[in-house]
Amino acid sequence: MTTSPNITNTLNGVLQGLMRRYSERVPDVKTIIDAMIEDGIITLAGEIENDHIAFRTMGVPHLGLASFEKIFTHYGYEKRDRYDFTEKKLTAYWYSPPAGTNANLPRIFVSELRVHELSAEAQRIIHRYTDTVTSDPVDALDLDDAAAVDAFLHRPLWQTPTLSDYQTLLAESEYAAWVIYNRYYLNHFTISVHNLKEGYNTIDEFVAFLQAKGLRLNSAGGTIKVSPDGALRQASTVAQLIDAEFAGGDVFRIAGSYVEFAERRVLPSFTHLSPDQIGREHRREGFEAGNADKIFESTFTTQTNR
Ligand code: OOG
Ligand code: NI
Repeated sequence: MTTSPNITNTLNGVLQGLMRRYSERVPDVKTIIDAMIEDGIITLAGEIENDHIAFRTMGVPHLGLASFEKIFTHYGYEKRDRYDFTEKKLTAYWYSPPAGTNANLPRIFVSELRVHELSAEAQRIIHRYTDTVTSDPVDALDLDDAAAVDAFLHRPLWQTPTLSDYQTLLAESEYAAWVIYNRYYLNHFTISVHNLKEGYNTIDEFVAFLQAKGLRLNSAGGTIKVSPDGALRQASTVAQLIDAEFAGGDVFRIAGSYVEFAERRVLPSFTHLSPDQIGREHRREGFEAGNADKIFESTFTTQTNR
């Protein structure tokens, strides 16, 4: 499918809005960009290739993947592989950017909590908030209006939770607690490292650079997560804490969003190509459940309280 210039403009507007608010909420974004400029890895933030962005959703009627994905499929994104996280009770899909755009758009990773698999109490808490949503809010949205979509992604879908509901959810599902407060805030953006200059274009080198700059990285399953084929290598920061204001005015520090780093190696059938011939299509695509399972924990208290 080819995408009209108008749709591409709208999509770019939505992505810019997401990145702007996300950068404000996650000071590590600026810290990392400034460090990259300082070390001469890039001269401008705009040179960074965004491998993918990620969102989290509640799997309840009118919301979840089925609702959320309509935003990006409208802009020409295509639904790709499914991933299952049994222990965390999550389902995820990734979406590839519209073909025919040369803008180097990010992939999108969207996950959904299988709410019906939680305890009766956790389900009751979640539904206390989400039941106020009685029709799919994306259907009511003008997806060709970037400002409207931007406002939607940053507007509360349900009432601000109480601290006690948040804490009850946290004890059973860290993911549920994250979504009940943070909703559709961008969960992370991802710096592609393989196209950076030599000395920084492998995940091992980039992680060493981040550690030297004092960034705190997610250690779940080891700092660098490697797919079984060895070709998708990922790392992430530990989510930054935000002072969240709960219903009734309680303020409590909770996990916000984080930054991820990805190296996609050239596939074996393309290793004969010279570096200037290598494009996205020659590198490892998609995601890896084993890596993702540990990356989710970037917002978990097992990492943020470490
Ligand atoms: C997503 C975790 C998975 C990846 O690249 O595999 C992930 C999340 O934390 O919501 O980002
Ligand atoms: Ni990711």
